[in-house]
Amino acid sequence: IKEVKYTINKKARRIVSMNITIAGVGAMGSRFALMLHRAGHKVTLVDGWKEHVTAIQKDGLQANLNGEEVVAKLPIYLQSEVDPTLSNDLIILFTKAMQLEAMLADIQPLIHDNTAVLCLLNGIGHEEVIEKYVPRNQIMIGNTMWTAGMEEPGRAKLFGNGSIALKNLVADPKAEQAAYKVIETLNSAGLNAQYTENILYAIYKKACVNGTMNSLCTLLLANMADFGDTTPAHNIVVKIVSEFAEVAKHENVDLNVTETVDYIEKNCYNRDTIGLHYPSMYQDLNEHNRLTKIDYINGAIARKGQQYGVDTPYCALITELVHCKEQLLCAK
Ligand code: NAD
Ligand code: AOT
Repeated sequence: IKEVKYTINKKARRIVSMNITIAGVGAMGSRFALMLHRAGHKVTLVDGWKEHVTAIQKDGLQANLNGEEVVAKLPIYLQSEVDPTLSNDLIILFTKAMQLEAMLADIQPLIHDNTAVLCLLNGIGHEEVIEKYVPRNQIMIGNTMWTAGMEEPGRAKLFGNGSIALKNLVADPKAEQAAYKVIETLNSAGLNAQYTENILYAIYKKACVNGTMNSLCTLLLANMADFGDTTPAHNIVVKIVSEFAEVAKHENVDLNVTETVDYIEKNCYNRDTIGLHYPSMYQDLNEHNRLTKIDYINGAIARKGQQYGVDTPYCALITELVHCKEQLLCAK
């Protein structure tokens, strides 16, 4: 196994090395940690899964990265035992939605005046939780089309390409400058990040990807491309995206249904890129017997729909079906 260690590409050499903490080092956190470490940044890991933390302390963070076996010896702390003297230019949050608040509470001592805190979690409205722990002008929100999976504690499986959309939460020149610096850092690692003016639109659009692909693939035991090959796929995706768009209108986001459906069909069903990916919800429930985040995706739309007087029968049914499946499988 090859140790991934400062094999910086030429472009990255011009970038100042950043002190980066990954808060939540599951599948996605592992991807970002390995890629940023490979680009020469000083990466520290924080996680709450004891078995995983112990495995990484013992053997390093391991992954199959596009067919290449890699391992990186990175410092890792249990989130309840973080080192408050760690200096941090950037913290990237990569917990699951339901773990976010506990993680923020635990890493409070790592958030200094100049620490940027980036949230790329799937789902809508995480900033409301983050701003309880982080000054608003230090928060960056966005989403990512990268994918990842966990094979076992200490080991991830990472294939395909992706991109990141992000923006500072507060409209302020200093915050914007900080966001551009974060983008430069992410791009030094080949993470393909872009400053995205209409970030709420991008977040809603990605939520539509998850509100279709994650829940449907979980229920149907399919990867995205196989689901896309079924005859009813198009109609179901249109119906779900339309519900997201109706709710989004009430939050001043004008989501274009045709464009979003097109985006899902072009990206998610492509077998040469990410089509063979089993969404994280599928992995959580069907492979690891874990409870899902359905309440933060289709469930959130069903709840918001009730609040705004918008009918969301597809999202409501899908949420209940996923809960049925969690219960049938005794997921924890
Ligand atoms: P993950 O479940 O792999 O990791 C999240 C956290 O759960 C980590 O702290 C991890 O250590 C812990 N964890 C993982 N398996 C566990 C187990 N068996 N027991 C106890 N704890 C465990 O989640 P992820 O897939 O990395 O997703 C993180 C965020 O990124 C989520 O918001 C997700 O929606 C988003 N996201 C994921 C993908 C993807 O392809 N996986 C793609 C885009 C966005
Ligand atoms: C995904 N998958 O976001 C990523 O698995 O949670 C996930 C996820 C990019 C494009 C399509 C699906």
